[in-house]
Amino acid sequence: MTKSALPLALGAALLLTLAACSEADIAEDGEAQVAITKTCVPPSDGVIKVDGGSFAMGSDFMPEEGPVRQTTLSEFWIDKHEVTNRQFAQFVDATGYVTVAEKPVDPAIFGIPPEQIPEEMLQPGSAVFAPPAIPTHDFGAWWTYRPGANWRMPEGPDGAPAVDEHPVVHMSRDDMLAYAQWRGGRLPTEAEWEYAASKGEERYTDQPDGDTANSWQGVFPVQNQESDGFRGLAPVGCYEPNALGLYDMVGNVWEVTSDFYRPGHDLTDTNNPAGPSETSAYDPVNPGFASLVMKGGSYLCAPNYCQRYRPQSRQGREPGMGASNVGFRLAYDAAPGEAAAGNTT
Ligand SMILES: [Ca+2]
Ligand SMILES: [Ca+2]
Repeated sequence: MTKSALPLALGAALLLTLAACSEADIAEDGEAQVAITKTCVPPSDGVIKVDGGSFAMGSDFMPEEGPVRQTTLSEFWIDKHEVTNRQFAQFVDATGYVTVAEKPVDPAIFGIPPEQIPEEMLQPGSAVFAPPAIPTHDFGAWWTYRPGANWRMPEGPDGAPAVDEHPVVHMSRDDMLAYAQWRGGRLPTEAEWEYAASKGEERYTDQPDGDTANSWQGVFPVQNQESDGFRGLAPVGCYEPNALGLYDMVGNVWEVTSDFYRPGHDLTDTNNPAGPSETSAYDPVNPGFASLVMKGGSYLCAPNYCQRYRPQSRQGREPGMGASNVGFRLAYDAAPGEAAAGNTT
Protein backbone atom coordinates (compact mmCIF):
# COMPACT_ATOMS: atom_id res chain seq x y z
CA MET A 1 0.00 0.00 0.00
CA THR A 2 1.22 3.46 -0.74
CA LYS A 3 0.87 6.10 1.90
CA SER A 4 -1.67 7.87 -0.29
CA ALA A 5 -3.86 4.79 0.12
CA LEU A 6 -3.53 4.88 3.87
CA PRO A 7 -7.20 5.40 4.70
CA LEU A 8 -8.06 2.21 2.88
CA ALA A 9 -6.06 0.16 5.35
CA LEU A 10 -8.60 0.53 8.09
CA GLY A 11 -10.68 -2.48 7.27
CA ALA A 12 -14.39 -2.99 7.16
CA ALA A 13 -16.20 -1.14 9.91
CA LEU A 14 -19.66 -0.53 11.25
CA LEU A 15 -20.77 2.89 12.35
CA LEU A 16 -24.34 2.70 13.51
CA THR A 17 -25.07 5.30 16.13
CA LEU A 18 -22.97 8.38 15.45
CA ALA A 19 -26.05 10.43 14.73
CA ALA A 20 -27.09 10.11 18.36
CA CYS A 21 -23.94 11.83 19.60
CA SER A 22 -23.72 15.52 20.26
CA GLU A 23 -20.77 17.74 19.48
CA ALA A 24 -20.27 18.07 23.23
CA ASP A 25 -19.51 14.35 23.28
CA ILE A 26 -16.94 14.87 20.61
CA ALA A 27 -15.24 17.78 22.28
CA GLU A 28 -14.98 15.83 25.49
CA ASP A 29 -14.13 12.41 24.21
CA GLY A 30 -12.92 12.68 20.65
CA GLU A 31 -9.25 13.31 21.30
CA ALA A 32 -6.56 10.83 20.42
CA GLN A 33 -4.82 10.82 23.75
CA VAL A 34 -3.81 8.26 26.31
CA ALA A 35 -5.49 8.82 29.66
CA ILE A 36 -4.44 6.20 32.16
CA THR A 37 -7.10 5.60 34.76
CA LYS A 38 -5.99 2.16 35.93
CA THR A 39 -2.75 1.04 37.47
CA CYS A 40 -1.21 -2.34 36.89
CA VAL A 41 2.05 -4.19 37.31
CA PRO A 42 3.36 -5.50 33.98
CA PRO A 43 4.34 -9.17 33.98
CA SER A 44 7.93 -10.28 33.58
CA ASP A 45 9.20 -11.01 30.10
CA GLY A 46 9.15 -14.61 29.07
CA VAL A 47 7.81 -17.21 26.73
CA ILE A 48 5.15 -19.88 27.06
CA LYS A 49 5.45 -23.35 25.58
CA VAL A 50 2.42 -24.36 23.53
CA ASP A 51 2.04 -28.10 23.14
CA GLY A 52 1.15 -29.37 19.69
CA GLY A 53 -2.37 -30.46 18.97
CA SER A 54 -5.47 -29.85 16.92
CA PHE A 55 -8.17 -27.22 17.15
CA ALA A 56 -11.07 -25.75 15.23
CA MET A 57 -9.57 -22.67 13.57
CA GLY A 58 -11.76 -19.83 12.40
CA SER A 59 -15.40 -18.97 12.96
CA ASP A 60 -18.53 -18.05 11.04
CA PHE A 61 -18.98 -14.73 12.88
CA MET A 62 -17.25 -12.61 10.23
CA PRO A 63 -17.02 -13.63 6.57
CA GLU A 64 -13.24 -13.53 6.47
CA GLU A 65 -12.95 -15.89 9.46
CA GLY A 66 -14.46 -18.96 7.86
CA PRO A 67 -14.80 -21.68 7.02
CA VAL A 68 -13.94 -23.32 10.31
CA ARG A 69 -11.34 -26.00 9.74
CA GLN A 70 -9.69 -28.56 11.98
CA THR A 71 -6.04 -27.54 12.13
CA THR A 72 -3.04 -29.41 13.53
CA LEU A 73 0.08 -27.78 14.88
CA SER A 74 3.46 -28.85 16.21
CA GLU A 75 4.68 -27.46 19.50
CA PHE A 76 6.10 -23.95 19.61
CA TRP A 77 6.88 -21.20 22.09
CA ILE A 78 5.37 -17.72 22.12
CA ASP A 79 6.00 -14.47 23.98
CA LYS A 80 3.88 -13.96 27.08
CA HIS A 81 3.10 -10.43 26.07
CA GLU A 82 3.25 -8.05 23.12
CA VAL A 83 6.75 -6.74 22.34
CA THR A 84 7.21 -3.60 24.40
CA ASN A 85 8.97 -0.31 23.72
CA ARG A 86 11.49 -1.29 26.37
CA GLN A 87 12.31 -4.52 24.57
CA PHE A 88 12.51 -2.83 21.18
CA ALA A 89 14.78 -0.15 22.62
CA GLN A 90 17.17 -2.88 23.79
CA PHE A 91 17.36 -4.07 20.19
CA VAL A 92 17.93 -0.57 18.84
CA ASP A 93 20.56 0.17 21.48
CA ALA A 94 22.41 -3.04 20.61
CA THR A 95 22.24 -2.74 16.85
CA GLY A 96 21.63 0.89 15.89
CA TYR A 97 18.61 -0.24 13.88
CA VAL A 98 16.46 2.50 12.33
CA THR A 99 12.81 1.68 11.60
CA VAL A 100 11.08 2.35 8.32
CA ALA A 101 8.95 5.10 9.90
CA GLU A 102 12.12 6.96 10.86
CA LYS A 103 13.65 6.90 7.38
CA PRO A 104 13.13 9.25 4.43
CA VAL A 105 10.31 8.19 2.12
CA ASP A 106 11.19 6.99 -1.38
CA PRO A 107 8.99 8.99 -3.80
CA ALA A 108 9.01 6.02 -6.15
CA ILE A 109 6.61 4.07 -3.92
CA PHE A 110 3.79 6.42 -4.88
CA GLY A 111 4.03 5.71 -8.58
CA ILE A 112 3.19 9.29 -9.53
CA PRO A 113 5.35 12.29 -10.48
CA PRO A 114 7.16 13.62 -7.38
CA GLU A 115 5.65 17.08 -7.82
CA GLN A 116 2.18 15.58 -7.29
CA ILE A 117 3.06 14.04 -3.93
CA PRO A 118 2.01 16.10 -0.89
CA GLU A 119 5.09 17.34 0.88
CA GLU A 120 4.15 15.82 4.24
CA MET A 121 3.87 12.37 2.66
CA LEU A 122 7.57 12.46 1.87
CA GLN A 123 8.57 13.05 5.46
CA PRO A 124 9.28 10.09 7.75
CA GLY A 125 6.15 9.20 9.68
CA SER A 126 3.35 6.74 10.19
CA ALA A 127 -0.40 6.25 10.52
CA VAL A 128 -1.97 7.71 13.66
CA PHE A 129 -5.55 7.44 14.87
CA ALA A 130 -6.87 11.00 15.00
CA PRO A 131 -10.67 11.17 15.17
CA PRO A 132 -12.31 14.12 13.46
CA ALA A 133 -13.96 16.97 15.33
CA ILE A 134 -17.21 16.33 13.49
CA PRO A 135 -18.80 12.89 13.07
CA THR A 136 -18.31 11.36 9.66
CA HIS A 137 -18.88 8.06 7.96
CA ASP A 138 -15.60 8.52 6.12
CA PHE A 139 -13.50 6.04 8.04
CA GLY A 140 -10.38 7.34 6.39
CA ALA A 141 -10.90 10.66 8.14
CA TRP A 142 -10.21 8.94 11.47
CA TRP A 143 -6.63 8.32 10.50
CA THR A 144 -3.86 10.56 9.37
CA TYR A 145 -0.34 10.17 8.06
CA ARG A 146 1.60 12.06 10.68
CA PRO A 147 5.19 13.10 9.94
CA GLY A 148 7.40 12.34 12.91
CA ALA A 149 5.22 9.54 14.26
CA ASN A 150 7.24 6.42 14.96
CA TRP A 151 7.82 3.92 17.75
CA ARG A 152 9.60 6.52 19.88
CA MET A 153 6.80 9.10 19.45
CA PRO A 154 3.66 7.07 18.80
CA GLU A 155 1.34 10.07 18.44
CA GLY A 156 3.87 12.19 16.58
CA PRO A 157 6.18 15.05 17.61
CA ASP A 158 3.47 16.80 19.65
CA GLY A 159 2.48 13.70 21.59
CA ALA A 160 3.96 11.95 24.57
CA PRO A 161 7.08 9.81 24.20
CA ALA A 162 6.63 6.06 24.07
CA VAL A 163 5.98 4.39 27.42
CA ASP A 164 8.43 1.60 28.21
CA GLU A 165 5.82 -1.05 29.02
CA HIS A 166 3.42 -0.18 26.21
CA PRO A 167 3.44 -2.39 23.14
CA VAL A 168 5.73 -1.07 20.44
CA VAL A 169 3.79 0.28 17.45
CA HIS A 170 4.48 1.74 14.00
CA MET A 171 6.37 -1.37 12.96
CA SER A 172 6.78 -2.37 9.32
CA ARG A 173 7.29 -6.02 8.43
CA ASP A 174 11.01 -5.38 7.92
CA ASP A 175 11.23 -3.87 11.41
CA MET A 176 9.50 -6.85 13.01
CA LEU A 177 11.64 -9.36 11.15
CA ALA A 178 14.85 -7.55 12.10
CA TYR A 179 13.84 -7.59 15.75
CA ALA A 180 12.84 -11.25 15.50
CA GLN A 181 16.19 -12.20 14.03
CA TRP A 182 17.98 -10.44 16.85
CA ARG A 183 15.85 -12.15 19.46
CA GLY A 184 16.20 -15.57 17.83
CA GLY A 185 12.48 -15.83 17.11
CA ARG A 186 10.05 -15.27 14.29
CA LEU A 187 6.56 -13.99 13.71
CA PRO A 188 3.97 -16.64 14.62
CA THR A 189 1.82 -18.09 11.89
CA GLU A 190 -1.82 -17.12 12.07
CA ALA A 191 -2.69 -20.69 13.08
CA GLU A 192 -0.14 -20.68 15.91
CA TRP A 193 -1.34 -17.32 17.13
CA GLU A 194 -5.02 -18.31 17.10
CA TYR A 195 -4.32 -21.68 18.69
CA ALA A 196 -2.43 -20.03 21.54
CA ALA A 197 -5.04 -17.30 21.93
CA SER A 198 -8.02 -19.62 21.97
CA LYS A 199 -6.64 -22.49 24.05
CA GLY A 200 -8.88 -23.03 27.04
CA GLU A 201 -11.21 -20.24 25.96
CA GLU A 202 -14.93 -20.57 25.41
CA ARG A 203 -15.90 -19.20 22.01
CA TYR A 204 -17.56 -15.85 22.27
CA THR A 205 -18.72 -12.99 20.09
CA ASP A 206 -19.58 -10.34 22.68
CA GLN A 207 -17.12 -7.63 23.64
CA PRO A 208 -14.75 -8.87 26.38
CA ASP A 209 -15.33 -7.30 29.77
CA GLY A 210 -13.04 -4.63 31.15
CA ASP A 211 -10.99 -7.09 33.18
CA THR A 212 -9.94 -9.26 30.27
CA ALA A 213 -9.07 -6.99 27.36
CA ASN A 214 -8.34 -3.41 26.36
CA SER A 215 -10.98 -2.51 23.79
CA TRP A 216 -13.29 0.50 23.31
CA GLN A 217 -16.43 0.89 25.38
CA GLY A 218 -18.90 3.38 23.98
CA VAL A 219 -19.65 4.75 20.56
CA PHE A 220 -16.57 4.78 18.38
CA PRO A 221 -14.97 7.17 17.58
CA VAL A 222 -16.73 9.92 19.52
CA GLN A 223 -17.33 8.48 22.97
CA ASN A 224 -14.77 6.44 24.87
CA GLN A 225 -16.12 5.39 28.27
CA GLU A 226 -12.75 3.92 29.30
CA SER A 227 -14.47 1.44 31.60
CA ASP A 228 -11.54 -0.93 31.05
CA GLY A 229 -9.19 1.72 32.45
CA PHE A 230 -7.50 2.93 29.29
CA ARG A 231 -8.46 5.33 26.53
CA GLY A 232 -5.63 4.22 24.28
CA LEU A 233 -2.74 1.80 24.64
CA ALA A 234 -2.35 -0.02 27.94
CA PRO A 235 0.88 -1.37 29.39
CA VAL A 236 1.21 -5.05 28.48
CA GLY A 237 -0.24 -7.47 31.00
CA CYS A 238 -2.81 -5.16 32.60
CA TYR A 239 -5.61 -7.62 31.90
CA GLU A 240 -6.17 -11.20 32.95
CA PRO A 241 -4.06 -13.74 31.06
CA ASN A 242 -5.68 -16.56 29.13
CA ALA A 243 -5.49 -20.21 30.13
CA LEU A 244 -1.93 -20.49 28.82
CA GLY A 245 -0.74 -17.42 30.69
CA LEU A 246 -0.67 -15.16 27.63
CA TYR A 247 -1.59 -11.50 28.01
CA ASP A 248 -3.50 -9.21 25.65
CA MET A 249 -3.90 -11.76 22.87
CA VAL A 250 -7.24 -10.06 22.41
CA GLY A 251 -7.20 -6.28 22.42
CA ASN A 252 -4.60 -3.62 23.18
CA VAL A 253 -2.82 -3.84 19.80
CA TRP A 254 -3.54 -5.95 16.76
CA GLU A 255 -0.71 -8.45 16.33
CA VAL A 256 0.88 -9.08 12.96
CA THR A 257 1.57 -12.69 11.97
CA SER A 258 3.76 -14.21 9.26
CA ASP A 259 0.82 -15.26 7.05
CA PHE A 260 -0.13 -13.33 3.97
CA TYR A 261 -3.79 -12.41 3.88
CA ARG A 262 -6.68 -13.76 1.90
CA PRO A 263 -10.29 -13.65 3.06
CA GLY A 264 -11.18 -16.99 4.62
CA HIS A 265 -9.26 -20.16 5.35
CA ASP A 266 -8.07 -22.82 2.91
CA LEU A 267 -9.81 -26.07 3.90
CA THR A 268 -7.04 -28.15 2.34
CA ASP A 269 -4.22 -26.54 4.32
CA THR A 270 -4.59 -28.02 7.79
CA ASN A 271 -1.17 -29.27 8.93
CA ASN A 272 1.00 -26.47 10.32
CA PRO A 273 -0.55 -24.05 7.82
CA ALA A 274 1.49 -20.98 6.95
CA GLY A 275 -1.05 -19.13 4.83
CA PRO A 276 -1.13 -18.34 1.14
CA SER A 277 1.94 -17.41 -0.87
CA GLU A 278 2.81 -13.77 -1.28
CA THR A 279 1.81 -13.90 -4.93
CA SER A 280 -1.65 -15.27 -4.09
CA ALA A 281 -2.30 -12.85 -1.22
CA TYR A 282 -5.39 -10.71 -1.65
CA ASP A 283 -6.85 -8.07 0.62
CA PRO A 284 -10.09 -6.58 -0.75
CA VAL A 285 -9.66 -3.58 1.54
CA ASN A 286 -6.23 -2.94 0.15
CA PRO A 287 -6.06 -4.55 -3.30
CA GLY A 288 -2.79 -4.62 -5.15
CA PHE A 289 -0.68 -5.17 -2.06
CA ALA A 290 0.28 -8.35 -0.25
CA SER A 291 -1.16 -7.70 3.20
CA LEU A 292 -0.21 -9.72 6.24
CA VAL A 293 -2.74 -11.22 8.65
CA MET A 294 -3.09 -9.41 11.95
CA LYS A 295 -5.04 -10.88 14.84
CA GLY A 296 -7.08 -10.15 17.92
CA GLY A 297 -8.27 -6.57 17.56
CA SER A 298 -7.09 -3.44 19.31
CA TYR A 299 -8.08 -0.78 21.81
CA LEU A 300 -10.09 0.80 19.01
CA CYS A 301 -12.48 -2.15 18.54
CA ALA A 302 -15.96 -1.24 19.76
CA PRO A 303 -19.45 -2.72 19.44
CA ASN A 304 -20.23 -0.28 16.59
CA TYR A 305 -16.85 -0.53 14.86
CA CYS A 306 -14.41 -3.32 14.20
CA GLN A 307 -15.99 -5.79 16.65
CA ARG A 308 -12.93 -7.96 16.19
CA TYR A 309 -11.98 -8.66 19.77
CA ARG A 310 -11.76 -12.44 19.62
CA PRO A 311 -9.01 -15.01 18.94
CA GLN A 312 -10.55 -15.75 15.54
CA SER A 313 -10.53 -12.09 14.49
CA ARG A 314 -8.34 -11.28 11.50
CA GLN A 315 -7.71 -8.44 9.11
CA GLY A 316 -5.13 -7.59 6.48
CA ARG A 317 -2.26 -5.27 7.30
CA GLU A 318 -0.07 -3.61 4.71
CA PRO A 319 3.51 -4.70 5.49
CA GLY A 320 5.34 -1.51 4.55
CA MET A 321 4.02 0.75 7.26
CA GLY A 322 2.77 0.31 10.81
CA ALA A 323 0.06 2.15 12.70
CA SER A 324 -0.62 3.37 16.22
CA ASN A 325 -2.81 0.36 17.05
CA VAL A 326 -0.75 -2.47 15.56
CA GLY A 327 2.08 -4.40 17.21
CA PHE A 328 3.39 -7.96 17.38
CA ARG A 329 4.87 -10.71 19.51
CA LEU A 330 7.30 -13.47 18.61
CA ALA A 331 7.12 -17.24 18.34
CA TYR A 332 9.99 -19.72 18.58
CA ASP A 333 10.66 -23.21 17.27
CA ALA A 334 12.54 -24.11 20.44
CA ALA A 335 12.75 -22.68 23.92
CA PRO A 336 14.92 -19.56 23.74
CA GLY A 337 18.19 -20.27 25.48
CA GLU A 338 19.86 -18.26 28.14
CA ALA A 339 22.25 -16.96 25.49
CA ALA A 340 19.46 -15.57 23.36
CA ALA A 341 19.42 -11.84 23.04
CA GLY A 342 16.79 -9.95 24.98
CA ASN A 343 14.94 -10.98 28.08
CA THR A 344 13.32 -14.22 27.12
CA THR A 345 14.08 -16.15 30.26
CA1 LIG B 1 -9.88 0.82 26.44
CA1 LIG C 1 -3.04 -7.87 21.37
